[in-house]
Amino acid sequence: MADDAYKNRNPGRGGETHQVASGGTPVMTTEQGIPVADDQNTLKVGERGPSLLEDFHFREKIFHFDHERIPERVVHARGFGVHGFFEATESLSEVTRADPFQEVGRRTPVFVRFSTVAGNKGSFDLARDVRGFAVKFYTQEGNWDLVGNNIPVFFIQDAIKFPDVIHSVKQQPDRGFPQAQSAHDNFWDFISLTPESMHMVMWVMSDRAIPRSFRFMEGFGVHTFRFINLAGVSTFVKFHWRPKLGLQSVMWNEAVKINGADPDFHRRDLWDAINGGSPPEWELGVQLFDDAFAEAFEFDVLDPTKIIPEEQIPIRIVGRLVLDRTVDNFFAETEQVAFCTQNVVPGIGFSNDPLLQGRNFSYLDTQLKRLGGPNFTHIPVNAPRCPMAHFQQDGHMAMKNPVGRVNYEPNSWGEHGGPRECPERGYPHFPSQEAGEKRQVRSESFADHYSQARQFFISQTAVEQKHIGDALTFELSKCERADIRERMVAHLRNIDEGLATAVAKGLGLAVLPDALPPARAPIDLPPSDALSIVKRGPNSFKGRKLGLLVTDGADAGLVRGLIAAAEVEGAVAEVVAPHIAGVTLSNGGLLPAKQKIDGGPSVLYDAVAVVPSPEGAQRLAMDKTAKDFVSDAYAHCKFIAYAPGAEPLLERAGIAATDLDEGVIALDGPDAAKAFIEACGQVRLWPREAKVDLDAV
Ligand code: HDE
Repeated sequence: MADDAYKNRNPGRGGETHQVASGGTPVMTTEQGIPVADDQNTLKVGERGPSLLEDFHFREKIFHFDHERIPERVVHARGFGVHGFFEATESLSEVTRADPFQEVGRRTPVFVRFSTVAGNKGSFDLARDVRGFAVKFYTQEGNWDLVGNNIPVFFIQDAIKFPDVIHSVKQQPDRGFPQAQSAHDNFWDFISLTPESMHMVMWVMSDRAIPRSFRFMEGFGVHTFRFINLAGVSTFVKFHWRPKLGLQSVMWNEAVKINGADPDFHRRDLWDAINGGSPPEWELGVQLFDDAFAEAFEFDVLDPTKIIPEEQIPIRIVGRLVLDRTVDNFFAETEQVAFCTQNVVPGIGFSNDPLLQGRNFSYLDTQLKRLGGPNFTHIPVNAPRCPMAHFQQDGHMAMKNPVGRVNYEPNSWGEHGGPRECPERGYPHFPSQEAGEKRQVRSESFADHYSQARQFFISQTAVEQKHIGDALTFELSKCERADIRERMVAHLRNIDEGLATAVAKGLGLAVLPDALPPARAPIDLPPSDALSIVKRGPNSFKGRKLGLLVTDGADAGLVRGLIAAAEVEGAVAEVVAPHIAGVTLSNGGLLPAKQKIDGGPSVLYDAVAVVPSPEGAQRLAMDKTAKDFVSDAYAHCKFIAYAPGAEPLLERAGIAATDLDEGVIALDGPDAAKAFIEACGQVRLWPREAKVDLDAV
């Protein structure tokens, strides 16, 4: 086991064939392979004298340490990558020649990196933020990177504004804070001066921006791309990833607490799911459309601030993504993976979306800075898994070097002359007709900034609408400048008067500011249920986590019954106890704990069961963390089961008999545990929110 751990950490560095000491222990060496005699003390003159420059082991060790860091990504710095595969469940060969879609059952290996956008590498997972959802497909004809987000639109329409929107959201340059949050003047100043961001603002202020974990969020390619078939015919396509476990988010108050309790909440969740044998899955859906649809659609399909509602172009499910392997080394893979939107394979093409066109420059450029040279494709996570042959050579850290004298083309070395271009197999750029004056303009067809923002808002349930209003109020209340707050409310009036009024009230504005004149008058669009998380509720507790609060003497039957019922449902039950050593159950059996109670607050769980002994309940009722455990679960609209005798704890946690609702379930019958887990399938009891939040609508 120990040897495996060592090998895993040292692939190709002597882990397999090391120099060995007489007992068989691997001998530590320098990077030059020289055996090391002393790794505790530098070479000195005498016992207390100066250190000597001659100590090459010391110098090499410190030199290497000094250079361990590479620049973090300028955006999406905090991420978590895992391996898996994509499997086609439908052939798309009629519309694309792209290798992963040719036949049912074809599997393409992938590497996926999830991320937040604004925070630095060491920030917390539950920032209110967009999540990156970047997928590298190692196809048989090269790497295809679908570098998407969990929100299908973007803040800006033209790549030239990207540095501005990112500068505005990141830490303010004079003070270096706030970190990983948009709740500050700079961001809202830029946004309120950028009407095209309004649709995205609705998404980012919705619960989509505080996902329960990566496993419960959608992914989107955002831009319109092209599929191109063997005959050279192009079909427009938009890509959608749909989590098989359903969509789920946390509440803001919960997110704030999770960040303190477990800043790695999302990455730990994915790690645990994969290593616990429950690899998450997504479906890949495509929206396919032609020029005629693009012409007739109310908006420009090249405008990345717009979606195409699935009521207009249905989503066709064509494959599944399974993430089933964590990395061996975080730095080597997650940190060094280099996604580039320009990485497309035959059968996939770009559209003229100006954001996509700009990205095609930025990603390659940024990898050079981050990874230090042009040979980042030699790093295993970036290397294609299909054969490669070209005449690019040399550069920093060249690892894969051709042999032989020919390094140019054309050449007259015949069959020894190396690779040749191949019009028949080579990547075909789609020969779209393009003409026009050279101009720096924004197309008139991009001018509607409010209609889809309104459509998104009216598609939400009342609970979700309230959360959007609350989020806007919270964020704007962190802006020091009143004019910025007011300018945002003036935009909101073009989206929804009710929302504008609620936010104005939340901010304490004396008068509702006039609506800002829109560049183009919004049109009324019908609501789309697909845009709501709650309307697409999961109705299953599969993949979720139950927190089980126990004490010594807890009813063994009940505890075991709950754990079994959770497991049958495909959920995980985690034991939380006063001591990490666990508890002795009523039958004398030992139950180990996963968390000591102050390390396992209920915000880490999707539902909780409070199963102390009656005496244990009396003691927990005096304990602040135990009371928080229960009162937070209640305030976060979670399902709560309680054992007979646990009432004193519930009461001290602020849940009086009159507060009991169908989400607070007494474990009093033989099937109670099973019934409770079934009820948990709703995940939240939303009507309760009105009782715990004074502003509730
Ligand atoms: Fe990115 N983006 N981006 N972006 N982006 C980067 O590339 C950029 C945009 C996205 O896990 C950077 O390797 C520009 C939209 C993801 O490694 C950089 C523009 C979408 C990731 C960059 C955009 C994304 C990045 C920084 C406006 C969703 C993380 C480090 C034109 C469709 C990839 C890096 C990973 C990363 C530039 C807009 C998604 C600087 C210029 C829209 C998921 O190249």
